[in-house]
Amino acid sequence: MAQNRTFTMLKPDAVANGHIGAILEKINASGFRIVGLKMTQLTKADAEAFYAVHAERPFYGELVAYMTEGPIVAAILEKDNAVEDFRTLIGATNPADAAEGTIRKMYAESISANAVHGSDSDENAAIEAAFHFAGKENF
Ligand code: 3AN
Repeated sequence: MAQNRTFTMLKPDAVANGHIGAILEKINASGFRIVGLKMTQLTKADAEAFYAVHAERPFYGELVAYMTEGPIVAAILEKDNAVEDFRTLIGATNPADAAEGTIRKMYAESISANAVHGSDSDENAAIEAAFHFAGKENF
C-alpha cells in the first residue's frame, strides 16, 4: 500500500506520566516517520469539536474533561498503510483488552486515560491533522 498518513495524540495521562519519549521512540521503531509534532493543551471547545462524533455517547462529558486536563502531544505520522498499522500498534481502546506489546497495554491507565489516539480512517486522519496543524507545520 502507498505511503499515507495518520494522526495521533499522546493524551494527558501519557504526558503527565513521562511517557512522551518512550512512545515516540516506539512509534519511530515501528516504521512511522514523524512529519508533524507539537505539544499543546486542548480547550473545552477544541475537545468538544474533535470528539463531536461521540457527542451522544454516555462518556462524552468525561472524555472532554479528561482530554483538557493537561497538555497533549499531537503528531502526524507517515508510513505504508499508516492508519491500520498505527491502530494495531496502539491496541484496543480498553488497555485491559489490548495485546501485549501495544502502546496502550504498556502505557495506558484506563479506557478513558488510554495514552494515545489514533485516527480510524484516511479521511479522519486528514481532518484531524488539519484541526491541529497549519500547512507550514506539516512536513
Ligand atoms: P479509539 O480511540 O480506540 O478509536 P473510540 O473512537 O471508540 O476509541 O473512542 C474515543 C475515545 O473515547 C477513546 N480513545 C477513549 O479515550 C474514550 N472512550 C471510548 N469508550 C469509552 C468508554 N466506554 N468509557 C470512557 N471513555 C471511553
